[in-house]
Amino acid sequence: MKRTFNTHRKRQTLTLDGEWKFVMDPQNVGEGEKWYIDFPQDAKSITVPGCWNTELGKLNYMGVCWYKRDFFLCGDDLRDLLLSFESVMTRAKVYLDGALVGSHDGGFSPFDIIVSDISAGDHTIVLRVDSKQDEKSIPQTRVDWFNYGGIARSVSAESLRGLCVISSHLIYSFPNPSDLTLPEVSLEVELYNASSKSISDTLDIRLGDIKLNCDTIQLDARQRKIVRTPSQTLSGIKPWSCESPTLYTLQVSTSSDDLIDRVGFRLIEVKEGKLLLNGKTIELRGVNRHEEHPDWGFAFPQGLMRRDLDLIEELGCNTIRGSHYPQSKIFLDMLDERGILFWSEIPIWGGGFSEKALQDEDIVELGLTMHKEMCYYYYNHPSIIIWGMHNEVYQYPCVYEISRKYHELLRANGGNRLITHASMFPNDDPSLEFDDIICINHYKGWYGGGNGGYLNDWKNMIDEFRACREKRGMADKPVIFSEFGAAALAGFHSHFDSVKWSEEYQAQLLKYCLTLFHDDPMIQGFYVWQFANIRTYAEMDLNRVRCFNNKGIVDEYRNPKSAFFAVRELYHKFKSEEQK
Ligand code: ADA
Repeated sequence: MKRTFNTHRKRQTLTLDGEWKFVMDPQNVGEGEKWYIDFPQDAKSITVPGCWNTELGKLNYMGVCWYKRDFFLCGDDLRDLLLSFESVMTRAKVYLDGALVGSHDGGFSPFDIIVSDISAGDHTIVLRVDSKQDEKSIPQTRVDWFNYGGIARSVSAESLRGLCVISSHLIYSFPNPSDLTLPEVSLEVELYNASSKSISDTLDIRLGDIKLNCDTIQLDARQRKIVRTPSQTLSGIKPWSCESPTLYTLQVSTSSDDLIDRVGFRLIEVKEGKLLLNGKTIELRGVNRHEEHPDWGFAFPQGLMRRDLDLIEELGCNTIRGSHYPQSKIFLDMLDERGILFWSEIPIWGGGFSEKALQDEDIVELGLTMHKEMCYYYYNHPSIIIWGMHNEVYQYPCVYEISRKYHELLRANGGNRLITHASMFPNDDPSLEFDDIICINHYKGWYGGGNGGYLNDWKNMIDEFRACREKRGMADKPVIFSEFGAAALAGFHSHFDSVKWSEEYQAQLLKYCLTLFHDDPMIQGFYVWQFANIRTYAEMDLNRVRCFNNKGIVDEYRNPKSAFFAVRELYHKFKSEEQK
């Protein structure tokens, strides 16, 4: 996995990023013709990570493509091989040396495949990648972002020998919430015996320079097992916070393998309608951000991630909603380092789901798997404070049960995080019952309503919901506006500030909304929709001029619109008020 720090000192790892052979398979004949053994000779090259739609002449190709890469494993021994994929959009089949070794569905979450008894020397990996969305996929065909295909994030091949550390999740709590320097901790370590015989070994576990206790472990041949270390109370821990994002290295080693991760200690909670981070109330000042760029698709370069975060920090944001899917782990590393809070969700983009699809058991199960993968791969990131169950799913009767299942899974597997969903019609949305915080998407002043004639609409809508929240006995749940905004064509200006699509209109609407929200004691935060323009589809019945969603406060090349400066001024004003 590509991180901002080294994840192994013992394990032999090989990156498979770089040039791969690539061929499109629009007739879907590759499996029948066994391309995973006889790869087409006329294959071209493509760079991994990358999305083929950003290659000339391939923008609108949604379908099957094949990738092939040869690699060499050093050493002279047999070992098990862990193939690690950070994101393959959207369905993947993986072949090693001509044999199918695994598959995965759901493009935005990582997956790993372990293959036993692999020799040193030359090997060939082939992937069949299918980017089509259909009635069984999450998201469905209709989404308001461009569905790029490809091996969108990094790939690596890691040699496993003896007793190996596959994952480590730090479980912690604060017996005395008023003293965050004394957490009670235990570790859930996922181990794998990469040999054909039983192994006993001791784990060496270090949290910073603190050695955690652990007994001797025994695993049978090729057994995979989660062990939990005994709880112990630490002292002198420095909490992770926005102002002081203290991180600790978590290193788990056996005599033959190791895994290094990073953790932070923080407490997110809701009390009497307020949000508290480490016992202090906090206002969420954020933006929605897709991890997408028109020249790179979802294969978002690290350097551009840093620049996005520099711009987001310049705005005065303390949080980002990762709309609408899990984002690169290296991006989360950067948030951990900068003290920026994060809302993570899977791509259940409700506007595309029919009632039939939502009732489909396969879809519900895939949703559970995607939530489980998100919790598993992102568990240790202190920046993640919110799990989102779904986005704008229409209130069909079946949705309540879906929310109950997702809530149960996230609560059991998600650590110290708040659970919510983005709701368009909160007044009669039964799923609010499962939310720790109530999050509302609303576009008064953009969809429906006349130019500018929205000012009272917002006030009426908020007052109506305030009464409804009281009546439903949810007055202790903080309220966040998770989406609101307007489109603006960069460079289109109007002296009259009520002309839709002008930069002035977008800035005026956001200034109005942010001030209204900030001044309302019920509202504890807001995420502007959205940070940057994103490529989408003209076919959307939602006026996507240029085939972009133009509601970014910067354009797709991160050039600021008037709204960027308006939001920046307000967020810094709100921040200074909070610090008084
Ligand atoms: C919805 C949706 C966003 C985007 C937005 C818009 O709230 O969640 O993904 O489509 O509307 O721009 O209309």
